[in-house]
Amino acid sequence: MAKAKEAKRTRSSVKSFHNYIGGEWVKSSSGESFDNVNPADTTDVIGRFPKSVPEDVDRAVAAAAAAATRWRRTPAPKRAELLFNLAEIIRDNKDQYTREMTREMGKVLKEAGGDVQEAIDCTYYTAGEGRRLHGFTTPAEMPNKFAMCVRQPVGLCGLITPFNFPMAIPSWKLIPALVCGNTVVIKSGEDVPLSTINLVKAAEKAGIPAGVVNVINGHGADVGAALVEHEDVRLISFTGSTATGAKIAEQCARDNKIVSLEMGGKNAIIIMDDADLDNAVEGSLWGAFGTSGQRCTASSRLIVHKKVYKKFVQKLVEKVKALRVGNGLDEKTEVGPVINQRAMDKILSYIEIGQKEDKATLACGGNALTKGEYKNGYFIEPTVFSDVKPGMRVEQEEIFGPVTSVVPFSTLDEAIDIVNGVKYGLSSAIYTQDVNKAFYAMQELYTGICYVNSATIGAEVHLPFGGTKGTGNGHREAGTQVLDIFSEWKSLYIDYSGKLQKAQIDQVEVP
Ligand code: UN1
Repeated sequence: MAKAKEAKRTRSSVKSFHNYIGGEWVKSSSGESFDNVNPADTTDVIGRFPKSVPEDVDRAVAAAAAAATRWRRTPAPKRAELLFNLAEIIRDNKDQYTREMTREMGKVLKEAGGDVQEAIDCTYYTAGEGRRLHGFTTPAEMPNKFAMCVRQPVGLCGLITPFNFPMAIPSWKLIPALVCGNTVVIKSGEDVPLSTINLVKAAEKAGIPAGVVNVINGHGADVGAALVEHEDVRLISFTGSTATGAKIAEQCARDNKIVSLEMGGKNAIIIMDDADLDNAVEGSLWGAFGTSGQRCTASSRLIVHKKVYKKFVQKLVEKVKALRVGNGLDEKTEVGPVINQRAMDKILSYIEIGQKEDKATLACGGNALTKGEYKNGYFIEPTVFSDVKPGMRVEQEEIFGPVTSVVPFSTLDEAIDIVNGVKYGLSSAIYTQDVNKAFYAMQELYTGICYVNSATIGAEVHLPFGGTKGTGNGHREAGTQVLDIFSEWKSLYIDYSGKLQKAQIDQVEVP
């Protein structure tokens, strides 16, 4: 009895959060809520968030539509000024946002700090575009005629974000959408709603007008789908699973919406026989187990030259076994939990597939950690499969957890074929001291990102981010390339000849 009361008291002392619609913090129309829990310790409830329903989406879209004209007409340098304010607010609150992110997402404090830093970098960098947003002028083919090209906003954008980069990825979408003059509705990842709320509270404080940014909390099936289907939404920008991305793409094709997708990866590092092996082991460890392998860019395959294969596996396994798994809030932790039970089940099922179906060698790890300090969290031992062959399921399919596969090879061409032989094409890497091999690999690896002498993770915000093949649908986020998602080109022709001139028909005389 006493225990039940205690539990009730703790529950009711949990802080409630709201949706953000038209500049107001409001409850969901269903009145229902869901708990945001710490994946390292599910008894730690971070907050209660609105379990939104399609009516909430309707309201948010209406608010974004009402704010559109005013925001579009605000000069881009002025819009950018507010975004510079936003960057400063995020920077000033970095420590708080970092701790809260670790608590709701699980990644270790250093990495959560990197995530917030990526949002700061993205915001400063992209706000700078407010004074560029370059178009171009070009000669017209008729005399006394002027031609130029400018960017215009696409309109109302629906942004659907994942759990693994709780502040960086929302910022990759939100900031360019705003600098280009669009209004937005964000559907945040249901496992990490607080980081989006932190970002949007900062945007409110920075002076972004009511209705320009709206946030809906809740689950994909309830509200993500309603946002994708809403007739007033012009663009959907999605980062998440391949299965959900494919459904979104289908719906957007039916409704003729612009859609930008960033989905899975099965990224690989090639380790040549001339590589600095210790550096390659360090890189592999970081690329495979950073963020518990829950990055689209994670190094989930290590393609190792036969001459150094044995030594590499031995060195790697030694380091992997020494990794300290635990609560990300503990400064000593190197690998945090995975995000939730569903993720845990999926990862463990792949570990089983690796052993039973693929018959790869389990070089280390392979178990769920369920006792003592791990008992209330979603922890998995960092796991390495060796003797993996191209085509095995653990080599082909995205696992999105602390699992990597080591594949031996003999020639660089064979290694490149292995890297390219998956349905994804996000990131790749090669460790070599030979400049010819490095350039040849850079040319032949068919991925959106490629590293030399570094792991597959750690993209910087001022370069385009995205992948080939099943990773996306040809768009790139970050860099200036993201502007091509959130703006459309308008070609302008000004005829000052005072008469009708017919392009392609009138023959222009050389004077
Ligand atoms: C992702 O996993 O979807 O390049 C984003 C990196 C990070 C971003 C990853 N800067 O690893």
